[in-house]
Amino acid sequence: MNSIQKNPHRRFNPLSGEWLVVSPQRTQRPWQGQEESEVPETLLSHDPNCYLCPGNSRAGGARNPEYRETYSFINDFSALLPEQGDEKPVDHGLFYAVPERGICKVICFSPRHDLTVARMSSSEIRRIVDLWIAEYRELSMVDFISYVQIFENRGEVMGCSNPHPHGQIWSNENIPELPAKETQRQKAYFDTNKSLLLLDYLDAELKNKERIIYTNKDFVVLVPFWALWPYETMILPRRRVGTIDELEGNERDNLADAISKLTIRYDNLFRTSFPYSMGIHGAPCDGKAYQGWQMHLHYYPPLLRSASIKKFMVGYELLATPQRDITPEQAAAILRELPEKHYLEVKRD
Ligand code: H2U
Ligand code: ZN
Repeated sequence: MNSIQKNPHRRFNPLSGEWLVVSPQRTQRPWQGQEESEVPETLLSHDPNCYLCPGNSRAGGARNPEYRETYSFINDFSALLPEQGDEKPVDHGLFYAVPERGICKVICFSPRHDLTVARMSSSEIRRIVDLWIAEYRELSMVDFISYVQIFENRGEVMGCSNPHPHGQIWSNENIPELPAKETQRQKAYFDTNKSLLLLDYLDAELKNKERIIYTNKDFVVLVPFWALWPYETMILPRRRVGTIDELEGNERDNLADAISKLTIRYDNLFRTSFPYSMGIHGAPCDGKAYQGWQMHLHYYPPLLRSASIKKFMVGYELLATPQRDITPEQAAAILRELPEKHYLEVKRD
């Protein structure tokens, strides 16, 4: 694979069926943009104006309980609603629209306003894993829900509205676009090979090693061969797991450990509270069998070369095909070498 470390090429994403362009030679080009340094934010552990802190009122008027670990509630401004409105489908040739039902939730990861996942202990992150599983179980049992999308938008540049550590869950009637593509691709692979696309991929990555960042007994953190974002990663289970609620006790601890080791490295990369969008993908919950599905986590961070310089998906990428300069192998080597202790903890020693 040596030639693809130097020369422009296309890479294929077998999970989405899409291509991207990689231009390793462009990392030589001069950079004349600004390089701002990080502005550390000092936050209160309880902010009286935060709508997610325990005991506070929310924008929608409800009041949060004095929760001590985690807390979830129905999004006061839900994008999808559980009740069917009186709209009829529109089906006039080129004008096609159908009503969509769903349930949207906000999930608070901690009562502490000033924490982030990267600054939590593995046992605190384990509580988040348990919360995801409890929410997944409840929502996937709702008869009209076909897919449960758990995600976290971290940092203002990702459009996150509040520093309080939290995530969201949107669950709905139809399988959304990206999980639908992954469903179709994994099914096709399973039908042809009688094995799982992501387990075969993981085997090959573990042999090759150049894109692996961290491993524990149950999970592997890697930069996928087809990564679009400069420091994009995936967390993959080593055994067959269709949906997150199939994880057993020790596996949940090891997922928390993998998340901790990854998010600390992310913060250490540019010595900043690293922004990202994280999402958990798994088999749909519409009652059908999905033998080819392997659950996984995607991390899509926007930063490129400092705490403030991000990659934009604009121009050619918005209009033609995504493109990257730094190779996935270079990104993996950089992340792998970073310390597993958070830079703010090191300062304190
Ligand atoms: P983000 O920070 O990822 O945008 O998530 C915050 C969510 O919290 C957002 O979807 C909801 C917003 O609708 N929210 C409430 O449900 N109640 C509030 O009082 C404020 C914000
Ligand atoms: Zn808060």
